[in-house]
Amino acid sequence: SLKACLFDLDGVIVDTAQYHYIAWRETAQSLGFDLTHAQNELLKGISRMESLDIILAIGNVELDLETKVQLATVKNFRYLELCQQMTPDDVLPGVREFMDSLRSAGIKMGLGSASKNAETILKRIEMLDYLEIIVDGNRITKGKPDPEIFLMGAEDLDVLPEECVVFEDAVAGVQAAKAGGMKAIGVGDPTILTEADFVISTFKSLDLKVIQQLFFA
Ligand code: B16
Ligand code: MG
Repeated sequence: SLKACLFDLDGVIVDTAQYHYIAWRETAQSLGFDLTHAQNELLKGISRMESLDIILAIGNVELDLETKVQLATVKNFRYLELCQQMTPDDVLPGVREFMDSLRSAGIKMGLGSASKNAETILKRIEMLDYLEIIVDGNRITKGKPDPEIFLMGAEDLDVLPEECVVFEDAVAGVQAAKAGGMKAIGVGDPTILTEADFVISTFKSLDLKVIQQLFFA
């Protein structure tokens, strides 16, 4: 039976992808090239340093580690500065209501985010209280699509992978959930999230009963 739901942060609970994009685009521009919206899609769910490597490959730029760490640090400062404009109103439609329904049903909730800023952001949007456990970029050694992040979450919540449903907006995140033996619900475009067991465009009309019927009947 369904015992727990694990949520990705960026793109599932709140749309921070727009701020990551602005900050990374400035990094690219400082190096003399542009970063398109489509290229930014490749960075979803991917760690900060891996994202930088992808961006440098796009611009055909090679840098030493020290410079890369410096660029990633500047990007993160800018990202956090942009995040300061977020308020609890920025929680994506239907997320709170859905989490309330899980809470009433006694289903556990945890976070599985590649971000090292996950707690800061959850505090800003006042969503920290919903999540019993947090697995973030500070805890994991292998990023999505490796299942480590979600397996750690299941272990923290003391549930089995097959008792978990993961909500993810990134292809790499859906792959991580599936590799961990969990059900994956994609949040976004079904033509992109083809490996998900089910795809929703928003939490607005998602009923817990639908999940129970789909996967645990
Ligand atoms: P940070 P998620 C991911 O979060 C983002 O999707 C990805 O774009 C970002 O590079 C990564 O976090 C690392 O974030 O620089 O804040 O540590 O989608 O896994 O919640
Ligand atoms: Mg995400």
